[in-house]
Amino acid sequence: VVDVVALGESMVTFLPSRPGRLADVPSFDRGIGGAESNVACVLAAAGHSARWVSRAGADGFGDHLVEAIGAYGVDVSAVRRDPDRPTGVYFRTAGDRATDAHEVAYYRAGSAASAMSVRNMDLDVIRSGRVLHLSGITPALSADCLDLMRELTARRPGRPLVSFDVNHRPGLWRGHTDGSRVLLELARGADLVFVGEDEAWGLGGPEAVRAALPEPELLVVKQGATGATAFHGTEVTSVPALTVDVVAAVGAGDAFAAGFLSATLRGLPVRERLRHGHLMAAAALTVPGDLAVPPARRPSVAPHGASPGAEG
Ligand code: KDG
Repeated sequence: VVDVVALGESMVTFLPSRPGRLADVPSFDRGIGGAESNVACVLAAAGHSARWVSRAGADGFGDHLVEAIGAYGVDVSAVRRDPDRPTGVYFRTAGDRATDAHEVAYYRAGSAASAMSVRNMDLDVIRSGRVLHLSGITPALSADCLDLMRELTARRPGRPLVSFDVNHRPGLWRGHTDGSRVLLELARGADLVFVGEDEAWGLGGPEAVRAALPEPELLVVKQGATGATAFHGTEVTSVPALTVDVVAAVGAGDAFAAGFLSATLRGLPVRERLRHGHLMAAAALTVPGDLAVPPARRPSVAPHGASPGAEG
């Protein structure tokens, strides 16, 4: 049994070559993004078995996603390629250092992943891990994606531990249903819920979110540079974040979830899970893209000046 299955849309990401308004940035560097595959990549880099399940276009950007995510050690064999729909892409500007205010331009409407549904996805494969990691991005992609999320968060015997990162992306909900209501509904079906403090305020505040979610065993509120707090039954555990020189906050929440899940899979206590979340987040905070370069699994400098062996 694989440790973690992560389901969600991934996109080729274009990171700005310099700060400034989207209108002024002259060129972009290609990276990869996708909250759920980020979690899978960080977990795989930390030595866990992780599978990413999704749909991508049968195009060059889809090839790049599958190859780049696979290079992190993630099993990509269950990713289906769609000849009729493109791979989603998005462009972002550099965040303001103090506020992290940035612009995001998504080109993902009608993407291959937005067509994920209970009919074209293998539910047994999606449920084949010890943990199933989902996020609140998927239900915003289409009505079919929302149905799929409802199916995957339905409580049924023998299902994996369901982890849900609220990931409220207001830009994706614009113009259709009330995202908050749907996100709370799906979170109720999870066992472990991650929510950013700012997102929690959008849903009525951390205490209101806890009150609205009696079912999940654990609710983790991420408080950015301050720390994170886990609500576990009647217990409340807070652990401060590490102090790092932040380059870009993007991907830090995903890395935090991966660190928390890694420690959960190893049966560590809640305090340790939070600490592992912060350690992984710190690595993601210090790079411009979503994912830090994975640490080499073998020493890169071999003894006696021999050439370095294969790293992975
Ligand atoms: O968590 C980082 C993600 O926001 C980014 O990779 C893009 O998945 C993404 C999204 O839909 O916003």
